Amino acid sequence: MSQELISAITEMREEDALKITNELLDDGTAPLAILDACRGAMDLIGQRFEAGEAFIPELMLAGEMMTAVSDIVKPRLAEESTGEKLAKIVIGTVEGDIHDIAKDIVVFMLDINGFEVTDLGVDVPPAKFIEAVKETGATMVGLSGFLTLAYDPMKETVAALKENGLDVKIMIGGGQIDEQICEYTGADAYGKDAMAAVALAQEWAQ
Ligand code: B12
Repeated sequence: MSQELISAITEMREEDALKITNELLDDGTAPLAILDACRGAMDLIGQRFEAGEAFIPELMLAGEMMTAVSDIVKPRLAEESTGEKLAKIVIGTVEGDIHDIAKDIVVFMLDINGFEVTDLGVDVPPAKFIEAVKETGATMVGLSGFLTLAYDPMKETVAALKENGLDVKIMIGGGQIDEQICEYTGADAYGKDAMAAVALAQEWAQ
């Protein structure tokens, strides 16, 4: 059934994708497993784009489908939500990058797991992160980025936070990011998905 969802997304059959999502939820499939299937579909579309077999409109439509599926899945995830807030975190997609679907999932998962999240949106310059940390008193920062071009803005944001003497833990994530990029940027940790972001935040909140 998850495979059917992947096929519906990669074949750009939006209505089918939404129908299958609802059926999967009704059959008791874990909401996170559904998001994982979507990620698989996004990877396939990304590979086609790279190979010149898909173009920007396909990327956009895939993005819209992913958003629509996560909108259906989110209320189910929220059922497990906790009330009390554990810590404050500022998060955004770094300067020059406008990918936000994945960041929005991370924001949502942090929120329902008890974190007070300030979401700065996309294409966020370092100065805006600094301003938000000062304003909110957040103790953690999350940087999202999907482009190779996002590595340097991430590094600059980490440096700027440190230069301003802000005592925050910084996590990074996004499609192309890995441990090596984490080391390059000077961030404290890399998280591969939204659950990893929650686990890091929980560890840092202790
Ligand atoms: C959808 C999409 C788009 C959409 C974005 C819509 C949106 N609102 O986000 C649109 C069409 C706008 C787009 C535009 C572009 N895109 Co694009 N896009 C994608 C695609 C297909 C999917 C991305 C996605 O949303 N995946 C779904 C998420 C949910 O999956 P996920 O990564 O598993 O998510 C988890 C982690 O990332 C993690 N995470 C994310 N953020 C954070 C933060 C923290 C702190 C932590 C801990 C974890 C974490 O948690 C998430 C949830 O579990 C990718 C291909 C891919 N496989 O990534 C290309 C891709 C990222 N795009 C690419 C490119 C080139 C572009 C463009 C430059 C194209 C162009 N020529 O204009 C522009 C960039 C514009 C810009 N300045 O940013 C390339 C990047 C290549 C590179 N090496 O730089 C990719 C890899 C495609 C490819 N294979 O070539 N894109």
